[in-house]
Amino acid sequence: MFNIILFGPPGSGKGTQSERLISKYGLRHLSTGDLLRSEIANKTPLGMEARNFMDKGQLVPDEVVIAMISSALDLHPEAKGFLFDGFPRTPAQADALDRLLDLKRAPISIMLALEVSEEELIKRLLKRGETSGRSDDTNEEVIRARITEYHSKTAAVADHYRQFNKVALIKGEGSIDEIFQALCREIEGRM
Ligand code: B4P
Repeated sequence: MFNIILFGPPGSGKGTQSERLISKYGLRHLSTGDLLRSEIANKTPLGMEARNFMDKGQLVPDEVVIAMISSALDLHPEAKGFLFDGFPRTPAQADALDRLLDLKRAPISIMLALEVSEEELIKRLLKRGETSGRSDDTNEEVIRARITEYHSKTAAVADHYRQFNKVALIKGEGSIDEIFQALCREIEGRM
């Protein structure tokens, strides 16, 4: 199994690049943002709880997201690898993911960390908000809150994987194609 974490602040291109990577390498895409938005669209109790946090730009509680990923992993025993997009976002989520993957004897192969300046992140997310209908993309204060959550709770997740020499930093500014090529080079160097 080849398991990838695509990491970076909100708006860094995780969702955008995930689409291309899963199709090139035949991986199963697990995006906690997409899973949560689907719970919201289906008006499930989990979705209603998550919405309160997402609308304020806050992270959804760890236990909710970990349970969601655990069931998603069980749904795809045939997968030749997973691409984790937007997960793990806290050290507790990273510990839980390592334990879940230990059971499958299929650890994380690489963490690809996209680096993008704060101004560019805000510009991209406000632009997406014009068309996406995502309530967390239309208000600059909420976008800034998401970036603050990233610095205070998520950035430390990279340290966790750095101790195992699994982190590759990728410049996340430039054309989508150039960034995709840089990601592929790192993946192929570790395959
Ligand atoms: P996510 O759905 O994960 O969304 P995101 O981080 O905001 O965006 P992403 O990084 O995928 O977007 P992309 O850059 O591709 O999270 C939403 C919320 O869900 C979180 O705030 C949180 O509340 C909750 N949540 C999710 N996972 C969680 C977890 N594990 N724990 C707790 N809570 C969780 O795209 C941004 C825009 O940039 C797009 O419009 C794209 O077209 C554009 N773009 C991409 N690449 C570009 C480039 N190279 N140049 C110019 N524009 C580009």
